[in-house]
Amino acid sequence: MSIDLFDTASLLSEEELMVKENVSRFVRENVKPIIQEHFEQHRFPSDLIQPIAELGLLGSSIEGYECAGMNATSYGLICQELERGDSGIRSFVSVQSSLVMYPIYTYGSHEQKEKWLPRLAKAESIGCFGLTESHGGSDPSNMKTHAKKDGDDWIINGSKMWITNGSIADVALIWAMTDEGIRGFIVETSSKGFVANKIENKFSLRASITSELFLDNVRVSNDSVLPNVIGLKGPLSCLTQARYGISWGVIGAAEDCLEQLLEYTDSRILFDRALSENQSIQIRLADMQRKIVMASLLSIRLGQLKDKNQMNPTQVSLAKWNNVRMALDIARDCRDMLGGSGISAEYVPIRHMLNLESVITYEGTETIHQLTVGRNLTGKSAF
Ligand code: TGC
Ligand code: FAD
Repeated sequence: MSIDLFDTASLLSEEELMVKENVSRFVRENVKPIIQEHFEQHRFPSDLIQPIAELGLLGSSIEGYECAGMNATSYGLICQELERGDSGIRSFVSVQSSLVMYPIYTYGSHEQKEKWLPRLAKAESIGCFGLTESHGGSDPSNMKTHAKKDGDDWIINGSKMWITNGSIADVALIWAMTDEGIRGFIVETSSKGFVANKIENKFSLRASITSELFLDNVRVSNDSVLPNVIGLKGPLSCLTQARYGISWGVIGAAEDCLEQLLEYTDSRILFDRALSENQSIQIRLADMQRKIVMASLLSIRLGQLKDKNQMNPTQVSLAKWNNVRMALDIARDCRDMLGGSGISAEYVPIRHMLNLESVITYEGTETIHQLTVGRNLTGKSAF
């Protein structure tokens, strides 16, 4: 029985369905068979980077610069299928596309776009996004990393915490305070004074690289600063893109959990009947379908608004909050219904559940999104 009770697939164009099917096949053939081992070994599957680039999944929404120029719904579907495999793979693509290529495309100079976008699309260069600092990621306006003008150059000092792709990045988009306000810098990670240390021993997103960045008198030329944005709006607008993708992505993780649970509860015999014959189990499974259907409809609507240039950040906050909460609750409940097997890496829910503990925290915690929606509703900021 399909989870897609409202036939949301029929709302997609032929091109969107083709994107979904292609990425779904890629995940089935290349991610599913290896991901459990990589998660257990705390290893990012870097062999997947090139095939992901060849499928056109990096900067997929960008027109030109050797990018695929797909619409917003297609980007959402890409995230959904990748996260069905693992949130870490979706994270890799989110960061490269929404947090590195998007700001260069939107705020970069002609030369910056020509230099960086084609190579980022082909994964000849890997990027990371440095906004969060150790003293409080929810409040990036209080950043300590700063850049000072020195002749035609800038000197950057500071540190960034919890940076996805940090230790494999060739280029870091660093947000730093200047005399004019917050500005974005394209920093080559081979620059003198730049150090990235991998964060070990995570219990979540183990198949993704997370790092701490240190910038000690890093000198960059004036060509490295994004010329067309000053202020917090720059990084926050990138987060809007990535949060949009996450709202779609987590539906894939939730569906993956429910699909495995449907098989399990059908074959598990307890008290002389299949587990799925119990009312309380059916109610829990039905509740999962209800939540997934609602999240899917929300994301499809959000995609339509984004494609019409009508999406606003409050809508994205509500969708990220709703859909990540939905996926995390489903993963936790699926883990419970698997009994002891639920703690085994042989089954997907515990891996998705552990990953989703990061997803609910990064790109704005659940509280931050609730307060954003509350602020919009009441007109009063509670931050
Ligand atoms: P405020 O000072 O009011 O606004 C500053 C300016 O920004 C504009 N703006 C936005 N623009 C686009 N998109 C958004 N989401 C925007 N939010 C605000 C705003 O209009 C204003 O523009 P202007 O022209 O008037 O100057 O700032 P605020 O009060 O709205 O922000 C407060 C708060 C708490 C919402 C914000 O600081 C916030 O979102 N904090 C959470 C930080 C966060 O999410 N960090 C994520 C780091 S990156 C990450 O986690 C990557 S994980 C990647 C992965 O592996 O997938
Ligand atoms: P804090 O901001 O210290 O929050 C702690 C708690 O306080 C949270 O529960 C929060 O909801 C709550 N809180 C905060 N403010 C309020 C308030 N006003 N009222 C009530 N409660 C409040 N960042 C990047 O820049 N780039 C990346 O690539 C990146 N990748 C990441 C990858 C992983 C695996 C993780 C875990 C994080 C990543 N982050 C990245 C950082 C992430 O965005 C931050 O962790 C997140 O924004 C929260 O910041 P924090 O961890 O400092 O928590």
